[in-house]
Amino acid sequence: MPLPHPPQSTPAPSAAEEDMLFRLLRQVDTAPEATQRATAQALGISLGRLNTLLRSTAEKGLINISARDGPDKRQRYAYAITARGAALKNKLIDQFLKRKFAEYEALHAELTGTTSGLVPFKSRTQIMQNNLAPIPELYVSYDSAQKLKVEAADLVSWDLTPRQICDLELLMNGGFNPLKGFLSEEDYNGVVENMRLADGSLWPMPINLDVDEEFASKLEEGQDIALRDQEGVILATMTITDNWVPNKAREAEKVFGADDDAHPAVNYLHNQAGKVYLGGPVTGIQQPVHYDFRARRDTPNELRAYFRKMGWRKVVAFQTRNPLHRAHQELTFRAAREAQANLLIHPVVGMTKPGDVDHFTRVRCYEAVLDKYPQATTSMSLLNLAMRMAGPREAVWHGLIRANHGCTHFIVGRDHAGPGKNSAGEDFYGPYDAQDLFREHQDEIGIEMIDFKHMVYVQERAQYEPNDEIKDKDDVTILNISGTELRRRLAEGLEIPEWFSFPEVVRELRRTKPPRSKQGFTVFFTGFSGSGKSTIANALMVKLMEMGGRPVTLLDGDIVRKNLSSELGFSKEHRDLNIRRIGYVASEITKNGGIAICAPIAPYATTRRAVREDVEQFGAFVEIHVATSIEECERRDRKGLYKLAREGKIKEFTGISDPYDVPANPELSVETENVEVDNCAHQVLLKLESMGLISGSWA
Ligand code: PPS
Repeated sequence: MPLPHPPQSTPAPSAAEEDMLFRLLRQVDTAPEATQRATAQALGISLGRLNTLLRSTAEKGLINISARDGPDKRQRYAYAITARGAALKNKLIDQFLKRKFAEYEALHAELTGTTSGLVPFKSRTQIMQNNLAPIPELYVSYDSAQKLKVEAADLVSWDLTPRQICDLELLMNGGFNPLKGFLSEEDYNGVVENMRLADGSLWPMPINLDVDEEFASKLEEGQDIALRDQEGVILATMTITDNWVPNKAREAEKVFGADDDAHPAVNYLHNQAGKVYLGGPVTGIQQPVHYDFRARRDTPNELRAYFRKMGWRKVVAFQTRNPLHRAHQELTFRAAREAQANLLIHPVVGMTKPGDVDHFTRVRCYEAVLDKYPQATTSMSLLNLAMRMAGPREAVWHGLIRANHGCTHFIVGRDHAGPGKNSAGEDFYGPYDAQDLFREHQDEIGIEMIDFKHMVYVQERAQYEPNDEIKDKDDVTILNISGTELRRRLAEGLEIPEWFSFPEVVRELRRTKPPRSKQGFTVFFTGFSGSGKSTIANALMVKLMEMGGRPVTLLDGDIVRKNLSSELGFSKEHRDLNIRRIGYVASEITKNGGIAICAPIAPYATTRRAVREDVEQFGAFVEIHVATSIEECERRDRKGLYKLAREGKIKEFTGISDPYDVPANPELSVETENVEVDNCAHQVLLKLESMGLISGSWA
């Protein structure tokens, strides 16, 4: 529910009053050190009028006035814009521009009898020059930022998640223009239902500050909060206007096409995002800090300035979350040539699909490919976007973001930003749904789509050609390597031909992803207490140590509870925490090339999935269900715990008085009844071998 708005005690300000307020806020923001006389002069008003205006503006909480000691009598007071003042200033910019534009149009008509032919910025149609003009940001001036930062230190603060940091960066730097902050409930509903903000502007993606219920319950309407990065640095303030519990199932259906956890963004929505959404305008204090590839990161205005400087009037943007190979190079080059434009490789380095090649490796690959384009035609800039993999809606969103970055054309491929298969094994979206939705909204997005041609290699002519333009298909040999096939070849250390990729790119990929038999991995046993997890895990550990080559670590349930999680009990919350800790350690071991063997009960499927995602960033995750029935475990009762659980002396006992989600798709399920431990461990080794994780010489 939106928070009620305060009663309106004063009449709405006139246009002239609003203009003056906007000018004053801008002046205080950009020149807080100016004397009163200079400020009055800049605004074209008398000192008396300025004083009245300053007082009323301070009373509204839009600026702060404080006494200042010093010899200069002309500067007895210091002025500073407040977070609220800065947010209002950002809002007034649009109104101010609209009014000035109307005035200009009227004057033009009076003088010439015709309209000017210009179109106001917000609708952003056709006029190419618009892509070069600066766009509004949400940052206050440097001086104001220093002051706001000090004030913000006293505010209630929210520590942003990695995804929220990405969203905030693009909100503040204008990448998400026209958004002025995190969506209000009204805007959110419009976006979810029909891709539109409350004022009718096209916007396909909910951008909300999701928080937990406890934090949300402490907030009041109109309260300012500080937004901090993970080190505690204050990046922005936000004025809370809305605070509500969203219907996440509805959001999943409408925005992502299905309420299915197999979709990474739906999984995030249900299992990671907070239960409550906060909305309200944001005032930018500073950009999130990036230590990597600084020279390659540009705000929308920096890119626009670069295009102006280089005289690039038309720019084709290429969005990617994958390394570039020859087909991409060919296709992007052709797209730029067709549009007679320059090319911007604009890869996402914020958050992409779990399991993607990490951005450090990708950027090194992109840099190698940049040399393959004709000199000075192509540039590369990194975009700190958190992708949602929302296919058609995502394509429209990407288009708006690229238009904000000053690009005039945008390449949309087959299955753009596709999330993979749903839980029934089918694609979430049709392969050309993204292109269709984009085409429908192209004018409003303000960027022209170049639809991706599927490029294939024609061996006889030794060149790439668009598949649909090859007339002599029956007489030539067409070669293609799919993404899955490439991953297989990399994983198994097999040859990757030169016609497919550039040697520099392959070298980089091999450097980060050695063949699977040399990578780290995690074996994750799950099953009831007493099912035999620890026994099989121990046998497996010894066999792997005997083989040598990689360090092996056993994270057994009991060992972990003694060393890592000694303060935890068996509530859902504590079990989840325990498993996430195990997942964290396993992912670090995997990242560093070791083998982690985990053997907790891990009763919850969502938590196991979260651990899988943590580990799969670095190596394979092999889930093994030790499928001993609860009856058999109880019959064995090796620790005597089942008896105590039956007597009610141990509460929340898995399988007796607490749930266990049977794994739906484990890599392997082992039966232990009437089977030797040695045989069970052997089954696991066979599985590891079939996955290429160990070589075949052990048997
Ligand atoms: S969990 O759910 O994954 O966090 O549990 P885990 O850390 O693997 O549990 C380790 C051992 O704790 C003993 N134990 C219990 N198990 C389940 N439920 C309750 N309430 C409980 N209380 C104690 C049990 O012996 C587990 O041992 P294993 O190694 O699985 O036999």
